[in-house]
Amino acid sequence: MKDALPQTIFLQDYKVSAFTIDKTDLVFDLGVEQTRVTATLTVARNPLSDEQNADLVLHGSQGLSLQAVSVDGQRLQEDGYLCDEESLTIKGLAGHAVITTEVLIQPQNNTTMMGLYRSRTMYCTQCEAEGFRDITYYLDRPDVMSEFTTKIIADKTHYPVLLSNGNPIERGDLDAGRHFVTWHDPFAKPAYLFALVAGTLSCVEDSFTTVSGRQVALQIFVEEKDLDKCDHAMVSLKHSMRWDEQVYGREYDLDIFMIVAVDDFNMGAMENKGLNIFNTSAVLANPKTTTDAAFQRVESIVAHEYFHNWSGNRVTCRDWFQLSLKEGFTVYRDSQFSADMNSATVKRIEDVSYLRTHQFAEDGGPMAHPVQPDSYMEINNFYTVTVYEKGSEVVGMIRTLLGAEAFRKGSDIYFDRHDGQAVTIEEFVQAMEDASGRDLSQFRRWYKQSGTPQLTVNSHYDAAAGTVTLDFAQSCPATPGQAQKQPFVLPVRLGLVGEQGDLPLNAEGDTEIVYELNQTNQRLVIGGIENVDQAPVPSLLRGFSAPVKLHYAYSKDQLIHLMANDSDGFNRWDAGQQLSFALLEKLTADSHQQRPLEMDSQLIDAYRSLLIDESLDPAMVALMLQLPSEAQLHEEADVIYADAIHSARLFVRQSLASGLSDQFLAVYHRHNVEQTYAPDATQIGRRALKNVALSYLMLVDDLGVELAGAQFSSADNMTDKAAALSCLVNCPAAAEQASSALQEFEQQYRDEALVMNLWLQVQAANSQPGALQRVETLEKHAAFTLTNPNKIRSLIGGFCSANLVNFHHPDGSGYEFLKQRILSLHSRNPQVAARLMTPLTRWKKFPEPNREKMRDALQVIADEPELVKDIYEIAIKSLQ
Ligand code: B3K
Ligand code: ZN
Repeated sequence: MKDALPQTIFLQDYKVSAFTIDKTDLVFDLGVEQTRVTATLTVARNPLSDEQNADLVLHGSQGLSLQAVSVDGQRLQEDGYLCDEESLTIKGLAGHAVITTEVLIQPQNNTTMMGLYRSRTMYCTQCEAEGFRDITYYLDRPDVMSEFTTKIIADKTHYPVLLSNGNPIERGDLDAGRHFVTWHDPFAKPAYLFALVAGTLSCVEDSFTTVSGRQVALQIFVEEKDLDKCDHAMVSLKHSMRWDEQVYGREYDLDIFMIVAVDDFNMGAMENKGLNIFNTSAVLANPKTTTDAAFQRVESIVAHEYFHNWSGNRVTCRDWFQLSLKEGFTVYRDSQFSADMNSATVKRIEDVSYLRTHQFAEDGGPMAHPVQPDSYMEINNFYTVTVYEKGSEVVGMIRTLLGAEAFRKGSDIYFDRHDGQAVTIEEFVQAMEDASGRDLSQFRRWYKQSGTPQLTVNSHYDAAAGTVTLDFAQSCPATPGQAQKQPFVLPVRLGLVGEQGDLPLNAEGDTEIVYELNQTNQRLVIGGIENVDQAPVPSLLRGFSAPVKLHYAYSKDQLIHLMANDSDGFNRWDAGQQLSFALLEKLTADSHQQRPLEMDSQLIDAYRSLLIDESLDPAMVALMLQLPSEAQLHEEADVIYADAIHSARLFVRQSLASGLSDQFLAVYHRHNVEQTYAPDATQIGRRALKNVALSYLMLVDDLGVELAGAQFSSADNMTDKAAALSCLVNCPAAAEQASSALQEFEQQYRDEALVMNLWLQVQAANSQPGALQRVETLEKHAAFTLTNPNKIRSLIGGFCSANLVNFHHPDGSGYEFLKQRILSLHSRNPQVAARLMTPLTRWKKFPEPNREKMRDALQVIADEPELVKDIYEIAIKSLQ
């Protein structure tokens, strides 16, 4: 560890800033060796602070080389201020002062991708959460909001495009081939929303007329070679702008909205005011190079960042413990948007699968934390599935409890009341209470208690009385720092499915109700269930109305009945998942005990019905045909036998494939889309189904290999091409075809970085033996570099999270590999290295020898001298 142990920051220690910064004037002089940043801050004592004599302590960091400080134009001597690695302290200020600092920084040597850095030939920034302090000394906290003016000076030939937040107000040429542009952002904002870009960029332009008739210029800046990949993002942006007006009544506020695509970026994108910076993977899309999944990802990330303009920028967070205020709400908003643009049920299934796989695993592990954490060492470690996705579920539950109308009223109150402010989650909940008149006191536990609640339900049908009694019991396992939990408010959307479908549940004839649980044990009696021969099947938690683990002892027949008859699409899918999950659990145990594996013919029959029913939505069938992933089976298992899980799942896939090969083939041909490619829900659904069928056909005989080979050669879009490639690569009988397909693919796309990432990813996920060696060979390939986060995620991340059977090889080679990569990366790029830690943190769920080897790897990492705090925090907490 570095000199001192990292400090833990506590929510309860929050204090308002002793100073405000009303205006921030920045001058960036971008140079080859040095960049000079001059910051002029108009500061004042904060009347809300109870420390009216406090020193001004500006945040800074090691990379700042301070050249000069002045107060009200008077240069300070060195004894007039105190400067260390983390701060600049100025004593004895009056009520108001103008502070000017001048620092030199070296963005060209900045590998962390925080603050100002270079990506390929351009300069760009990433300031959230605390990157602004790597640029200049500042009050780098979200509750200090300031009006920014930014002048950028750079060489005109290499950096013709100079961008920052807001509107350009002045530009001109300077001597020595240099030029400048000055930007002014009229909206006060925290420093984390600051952005600067300089480079040779081409631009795709469009415009949008807002609901009140204002014209907004829309610009997407990319490298010239990528100009043909911007249309989808532009269309998505315009859809998002309209949608936010219509659904949330939120209008865009500046005259320009810019997106810039950069290759080297730690995450998907960043919502800087008026100047969103995007990872190329989250903005570029073209049918020839981009899969359907990536098209949809672009749409949802463009929307997410755009929606932040209100939920995050206009109303921002008081401190980083409130992160879910903007992230949970914005994820909720972008998922509603995607549901409206595509298929709502498909979107819900995808979101819930993701939540169950990743968030439930986080909740069950050493890094479990509430949606509103109460402490952290490194805030970047808290951009988590809990804060984002569980946070979104919590917002969704509020909407379910309040109803759509009161929820919208609540969001209007929230935005209007807090426009221009930095607020807390409490203010959001309060606005929802004010709009609805509901008391959400108990509901607030969702923000404070970590862990995934368990909900057990028993039912009893009394034919004579015509009643169905549902007994609910909720509990929540202990999580780090939280041994005991109080009962949650759980909105349970439910119905009863009779032989012909949904039954009326009340005198009004409703076939679905939201039943609210708020006690540990609660009973619901539904009457009037008459003239029903068989006990109706409860359809519980429709649409996954609360993020819990549901336990109900369904029989196989009941699940099959729900699969075919439940009016709720999500629960039809979920019934199928439960059916296959039960079988997989049993077969995993059999495989682990080396007992013979036996297929369940009822599952084959259920799948057959799906395959032959042409009236079903192909997208839904595609989802229903997919077994729970290995990652999800890992999450659900008490003890993870990775090999047995892999074998059991493969066995079921093989049995389904051989039992239903004719049906898979028919489906494959039926859904071979011939129209011109469009990334719309209908076509995406058909391609998904066709490619799922192909993946099963690969397990039957040579037919699959032939089909995949032909599809690979003739595909006119990347979805089909990549699916065929992945099928070939994973097929033991297609080694030759796979190797020539990989070569051909490489030849064709060697200049397309994003496509080559897919090429790396497909190979990283190849579950056949020898995976680690293949990955290590690929690390030497020109398409890979340890300096680009997308490549690390594709190859190293792909291997460790999408190739579980090989990563968890009992010889520990996967852990050794990951440990070394984390250690090579940690000081270069702490955030990317920290993300790679996740698989190791789950060590307690593995049997020996894996368990000890994972723990040892963590220990070696924890013992590393000079460890960055991002990694230290995860290693230490995981070892506890
Ligand atoms: N707000 C950014 C995430 C920043 C992550 C900093 N470690 C992107 C987003 O959620 O929209
Ligand atoms: Zn976000």
